[in-house]
Amino acid sequence: MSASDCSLSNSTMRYGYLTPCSSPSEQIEDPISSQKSSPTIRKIDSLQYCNKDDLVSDICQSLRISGGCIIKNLVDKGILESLEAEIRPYLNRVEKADAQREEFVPSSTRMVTGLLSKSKTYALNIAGNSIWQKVGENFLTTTMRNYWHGDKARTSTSLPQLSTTVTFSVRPGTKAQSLHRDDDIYHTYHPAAREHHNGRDTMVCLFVAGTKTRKENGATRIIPGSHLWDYSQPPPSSDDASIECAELDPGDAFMMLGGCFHGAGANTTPDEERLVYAAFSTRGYLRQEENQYLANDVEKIKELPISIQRYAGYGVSKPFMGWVDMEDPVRTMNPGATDELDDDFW
Ligand SMILES: O=C(O)CCC(=O)C(=O)O
Ligand SMILES: [Fe+2]
Repeated sequence: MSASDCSLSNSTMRYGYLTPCSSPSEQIEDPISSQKSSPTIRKIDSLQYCNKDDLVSDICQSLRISGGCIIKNLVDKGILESLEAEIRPYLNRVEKADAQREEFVPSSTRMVTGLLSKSKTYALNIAGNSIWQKVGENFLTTTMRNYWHGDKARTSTSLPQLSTTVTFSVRPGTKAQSLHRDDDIYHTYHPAAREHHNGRDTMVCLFVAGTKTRKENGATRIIPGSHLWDYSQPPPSSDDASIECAELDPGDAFMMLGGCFHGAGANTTPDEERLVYAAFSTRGYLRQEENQYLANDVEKIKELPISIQRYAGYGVSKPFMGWVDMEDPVRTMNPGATDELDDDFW
């Protein structure tokens, strides 16, 4: 899917464009109708769509308008059970975090990272989730047209790559995280914009609920529309009426552009853990926040589909980024494979 696929005309974005499997539930809302008032975080039920491209288009449109979108029923319960079985042992071994990261993620939140090689279920169904992949391609694909090498005008497309993998276990008593933008790690800084345009994003974020997520146990707080604010403007105070909470049932997802102000809420419950499986993507030619080459066991990466190996940063971003001995690393990592290998670096 190309970066322009999200630039749909108003008529194709209308409700009539959707092909619901059954009659639309109240949870599906038309993002366009929100344009007149302040944007809000929409809920889109993936079970209402027969056609994945329609679902992706609606998620993208919602993200462009408000910066965030809740997707009901993205991940099956069986997958959640496998994630729990594979990741819980690592969570149980996490010590209290050091004070260094206290200011960003409170130390009562346990984190497990390096998930591509720790949990195959995470790699295939969270990072590799096909809807998430397509949403990422819409916002983070870069095509450079007509750049010159001698007398040849070339065109190259760089696909998105994984930036970070993390499971958060936000435990009772955890204080709220400060409101922040995730894309500041990429020095992204924009003036105020009336509307979103493709090309401005450097990060897209995915949070999948492993447990019921509600305001009381620390659901992500988000300020709809703040991806279009002047980046020099600070976030409002934490009791501001514009702040919304991404409340999710297990298997629901929250997707967000990295330019939206957000932060984990406080877990004020006596006994509820908020468990979140998160993945973050960036452009293929930028640096990965989590160093995937050192964070993972490369032998485990080789067991994944080649498309996920590439997405994890083990492939080449065109033109010419990331080769080893002038070869695409994915070729040397998969000596027997013939499919999906492409020796062209342009
Ligand atoms: O846990 C959450 O809801 C958000 C976490 C977050 O924003 C972050 O770590 O950057
Ligand atoms: Fe964040």
